[in-house]
Amino acid sequence: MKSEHQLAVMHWGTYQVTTREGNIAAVEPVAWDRNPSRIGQSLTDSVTGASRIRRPAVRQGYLQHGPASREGRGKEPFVEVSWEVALNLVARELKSVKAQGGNEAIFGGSYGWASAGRFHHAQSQLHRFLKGFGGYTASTNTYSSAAGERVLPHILGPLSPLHHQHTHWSVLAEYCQCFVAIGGLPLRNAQVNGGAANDHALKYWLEKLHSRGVEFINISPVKNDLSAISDASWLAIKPGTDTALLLALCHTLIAEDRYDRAFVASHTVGFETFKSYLLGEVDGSAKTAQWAAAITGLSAQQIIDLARTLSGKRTMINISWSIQRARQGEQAYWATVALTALLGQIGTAGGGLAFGYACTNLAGADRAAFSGPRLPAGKNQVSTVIPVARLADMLLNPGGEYQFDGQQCHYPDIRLVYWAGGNAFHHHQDINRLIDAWRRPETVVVHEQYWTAQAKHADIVLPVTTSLERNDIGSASHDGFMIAMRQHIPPVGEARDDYAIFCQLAQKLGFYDKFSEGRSPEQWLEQMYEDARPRAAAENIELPAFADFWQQGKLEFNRPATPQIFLADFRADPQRFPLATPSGKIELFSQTVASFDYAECPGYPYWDAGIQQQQQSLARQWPLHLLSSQPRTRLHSQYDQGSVSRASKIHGREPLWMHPNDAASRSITEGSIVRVFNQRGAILAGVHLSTDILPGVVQMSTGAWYDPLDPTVPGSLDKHGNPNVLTEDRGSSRLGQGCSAQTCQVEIERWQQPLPEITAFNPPLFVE
Ligand SMILES: Nc1nc2c(c(=O)[nH]1)N[C@H]1C(S)=C(S)[C@@H](COP(=O)(O)OP(=O)(O)OC[C@H]3O[C@@H](n4cnc5c(=O)[nH]c(N)nc54)[C@H](O)[C@@H]3O)O[C@H]1N2
Ligand SMILES: Nc1nc2c(c(=O)[nH]1)N[C@H]1C(S)=C(S)[C@@H](COP(=O)(O)OP(=O)(O)OC[C@H]3O[C@@H](n4cnc5c(=O)[nH]c(N)nc54)[C@H](O)[C@@H]3O)O[C@H]1N2
Ligand SMILES: [Mo]
Repeated sequence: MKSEHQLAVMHWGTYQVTTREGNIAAVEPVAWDRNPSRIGQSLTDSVTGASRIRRPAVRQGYLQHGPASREGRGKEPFVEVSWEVALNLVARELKSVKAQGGNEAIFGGSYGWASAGRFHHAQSQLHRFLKGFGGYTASTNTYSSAAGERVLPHILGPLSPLHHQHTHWSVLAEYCQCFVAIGGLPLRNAQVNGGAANDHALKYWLEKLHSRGVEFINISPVKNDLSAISDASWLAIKPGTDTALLLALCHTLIAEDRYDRAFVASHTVGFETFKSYLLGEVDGSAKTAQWAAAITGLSAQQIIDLARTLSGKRTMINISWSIQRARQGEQAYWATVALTALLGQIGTAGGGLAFGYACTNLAGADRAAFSGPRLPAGKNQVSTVIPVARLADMLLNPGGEYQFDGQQCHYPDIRLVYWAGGNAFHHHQDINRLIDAWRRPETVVVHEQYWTAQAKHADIVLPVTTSLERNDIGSASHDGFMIAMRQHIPPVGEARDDYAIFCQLAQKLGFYDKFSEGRSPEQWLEQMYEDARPRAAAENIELPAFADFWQQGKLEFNRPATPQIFLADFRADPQRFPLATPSGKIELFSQTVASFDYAECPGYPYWDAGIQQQQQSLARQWPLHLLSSQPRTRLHSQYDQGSVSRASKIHGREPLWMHPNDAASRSITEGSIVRVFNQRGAILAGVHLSTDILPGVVQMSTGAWYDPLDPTVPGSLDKHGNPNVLTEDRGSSRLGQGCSAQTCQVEIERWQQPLPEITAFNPPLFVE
């Protein structure tokens, strides 16, 4: 019996995998990981399990009637076909759509996390392929932090580079006195990092800070968002009201003359305009602690005490990404920038601000910035780009106009949707609306490993390998390792690599040489490795010969020689090290944003009272606020079918956390199955009672595979518990157009009927 140990790189960790006769026998953590994630255990039963897509498949109606049958999407059985038949169909449609609608009619945004591995990265492969074919409509920004990505360039600088500049944990351990965590510091989220997470260090560092006496303050509707610190204080804020709290903290600092006048004068612009708004000179309402108390549910004294603590200590204020995945999410980030500017600790060793410690394993890691080899991207000849979360709007409103970060844009007329490496039926809000939108284009092509809801809602489904079935290189910036991802098992069923599929399509479409550059995957790995040498050298990393790396299997890079302090240069000399904002300084008032003339973004951190009024009137019918957070037992929808995720379910349904008071008034008890519903849809969930959640708020994880009771009925009950059936599909604001996944109100009742069987993990019905 053949048995081999090799390394597998996943977004949630690197594992030693043992295989036996094409199956995964054991998955063990690597020795250098301080706090390995359990999620890897799900590989054992999933990779060769029943949910795998084993052959190319075409929806029955599509095979018979082509694009005219689009209403059947998601309702009809599939026909398994040969690769040749499937690829000919894809090539035919691509050619026809291009001829009739031009390349703009192809939507290749294909957002999603796909798998780790620098070469077999599904989106990169798809994008290179579509660029070779003449281009495609793309998407911009992320579901994670679009509102932040759009507002920060105006006021502090682009977010992505800032994420990489965060103060190292080792520095915080030495100098920080108070750590304020807006949205907590959940260990569960730091399990993952895009591309690799070799060493999970958050728990180690939190314990270190704790042992040094750092005060932790968790600002969140959920207490266990900071469960790693047993004695953290908990300010149980109402969801969506953080901006009001932050404004009141600014107001208190000014009213009590506790703000840093010198820092404000030397490092910011627009203070007077912001101050006059805070004092109520603009709208007649001063943003006092009393004012915010009525909005946030905290007491005025708690807010005043907090302002005094912040200004009296070396304070780090961290805002998690979740806070800006909401209506007006931009303002929470802006208000955090303003508050920390007033405190004047930005750029100090233990204080200042941060966006997303603990959101992934990245922020604060004292590891080499070198990101590893890269697939050359190429140029897209179509310039049309939509904000990523406006997917359904685009499909529903071809030609429709919308505002985006100061620009007037229009939606293209999409005829073909091509997805590889993401799951819109996981990530997009208001799934019933998405299903309607998803039936508009003529053709939907999906490359998938597993029979997800997105695959079941496609016309042409092409089975792809997992990273265990191909050779690749695993690395990510600030992860500090490079791993040879050698193939563990042969491809499952007839699965092919995304790259192989695109090579075959490019052949049929006449640009094989351009796309493949004549290289096999292994030749690409070596080429990409060699191309990365200069970037490695720039960071004092000397890469060994490729063959040696491949043989060795693992490189660990030296840690940076000097500890990193976020914005230290700018603090020291704002003239020599200006920010990438129009003024080079922190913009408490932005002339650029003000010039957009958006009532919801007047140009300074702003509280929109209208939204809360709307929510209050909705609350009469939908009294509970549903938070949909990242899952502990999987990555988004990935490996929901695996043993780790399935073990967390309650009677097979996704757990929902609820306060006992909210449960008692509805005759709900621990383990009850409930129907969670609002004007957009209904789902089933299994209840877990906890006093760690604010009454009036319930929490579910994202990622349960959407599982409609009857897919032919619009708005059918989701038997399994995907919260995106309930969330609102609406841009954060005209500025960021990010998703507002956190803004959602629901009612809950006990489910009295027999429990419908979970079918999410079954393949679809196949017919001849
Ligand atoms: N309500 C609510 N919704 C949310 C969020 C929230 O907080 N609340 N969070 C949002 C956020 S931040 C994000 S990032 C998104 C995440 O949304 P996604 O990134 O779309 O979710 P994943 O489940 O990771 O989907 C990846 C898919 O790619 C497939 N895949 C993996 N490897 C490969 C490969 O090599 N090739 C191909 N072709 N396919 C592959 C997997 O099987 C899986 O189905 O969700 C967003 N949605
Ligand atoms: N295990 C695991 N880890 C992950 C992921 C995963 O799928 N699985 N996904 C990764 C991805 S793609 C991303 S973008 C990051 C996202 O990282 P985050 O956006 O930080 O993650 P969330 O879990 O959505 O939110 C964190 C906490 O914010 C709190 N919260 C929600 N709304 C509010 C509010 O209005 N005010 C306050 N103060 N708190 C609020 C919730 O209680 C929640 O537990 O996570 C990453 N980490
Ligand atoms: Mo994300």
